Amino acid sequence: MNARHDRNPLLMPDFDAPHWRRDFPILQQQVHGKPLVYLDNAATSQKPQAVIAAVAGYYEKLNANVHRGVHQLSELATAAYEGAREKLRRFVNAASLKEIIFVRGATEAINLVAQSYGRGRFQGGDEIILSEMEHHSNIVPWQLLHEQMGAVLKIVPITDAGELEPGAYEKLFTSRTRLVALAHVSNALGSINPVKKMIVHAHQHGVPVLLDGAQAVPHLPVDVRDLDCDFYAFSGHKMFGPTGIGVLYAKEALLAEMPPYQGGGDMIRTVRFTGSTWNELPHKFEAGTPNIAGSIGLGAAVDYLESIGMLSIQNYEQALLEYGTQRLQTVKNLRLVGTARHKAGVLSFVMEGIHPHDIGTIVDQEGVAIRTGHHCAMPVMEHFRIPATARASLAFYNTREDIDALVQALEKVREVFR
Ligand code: 7TS
Repeated sequence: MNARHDRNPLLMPDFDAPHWRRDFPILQQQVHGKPLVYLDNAATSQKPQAVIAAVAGYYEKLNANVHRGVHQLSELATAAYEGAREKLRRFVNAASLKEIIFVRGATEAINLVAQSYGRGRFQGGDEIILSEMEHHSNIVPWQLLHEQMGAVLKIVPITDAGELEPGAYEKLFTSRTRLVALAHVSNALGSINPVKKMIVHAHQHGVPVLLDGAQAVPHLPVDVRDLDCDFYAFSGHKMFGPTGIGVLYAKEALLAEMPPYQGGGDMIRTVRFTGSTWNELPHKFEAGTPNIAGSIGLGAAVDYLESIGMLSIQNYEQALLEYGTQRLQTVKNLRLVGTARHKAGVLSFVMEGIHPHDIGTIVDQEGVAIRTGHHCAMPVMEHFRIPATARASLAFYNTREDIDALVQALEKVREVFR
């Protein structure tokens, strides 16, 4: 984290957000007759022209099924699909292409690990450590496992600042602990968890760690080898790529031992009615025709992000978050929910006496798009004893003017409810 920009929001890093914003056609439009201020990036991010062109270009010039044909289009489509895998490998610094599994998104990645890694290997009473700040997609797959084979969920509580309770994680380890599954960055609070340290601790107990990186990969440099995580799940649509595509990174040694998650074409080597054998990694985990266009689009998103630089993005968003935090604190009767020391660009808040849905509806009339609700993190809401929050979530194309527009719209909210 850049300490200088961390503390003084007036010192914005040298980053030309308006320049990058021009690459996003959707951000050029108006809603309700006002310029669109898009602050719902944690739900999904917008797509640059380069990604849109890559997807369209695939359908215009390359469309064919992959790993099947000897004809030219099929060979070109396969090369583009596998080329995208290499881009993703490089982006998160995985050791091998075998470790990059294309999936539908973070949700499918986590379900894959629960069913393929957990279901056959865990026994009744085996324990999985999660935290109170998980997205439902890193809770419910483990609850399904609880129902299927009696796995027990152990939960690291959070503080009122939205940090993991100090010391609580370490105390949860027992001889039955089999897996840690943890958000790298919380979508509801923005907290960045000290995952590297936590991974070291888990490994000392011989326990593998899955990180839910859905909110980390679009906002900070992620190096899976430096983290030494065992599984890392993320979604393309939150990192300026298409919907319906994401990645499960997993260490090759683990994937080699795991049974297939789904059966079908492409994941097999031989099929006989007496039994089948599996294709090599990563194809063993990619049954059926994959999301070819999505993968190619995601590869283009990676190229685009690399052309900006993840470190620059992180520094800029950090400064913007600091600015947003200070500006929101000037709004009367507004309380931020999630004030961890290490945060990514998420500003969750409540306003006294006003339901978050009313906040969302009124600011929308001003052209400002935010999300309201429980953000698929109901246990977080329960912790703070609130039904919902309003949430502004940042991307590198947002500016201080966007934050100012939000603050101005919130003053409208206050006027309506005066
Ligand atoms: N994990 C985290 C931390 C998330 O924020 C989300 C989606 C997911 C997993 C699931 O990702 P998916 O792409 O598979 O759906 N989070 C949000 C959100 O904050 N608002 O809408 C979706």
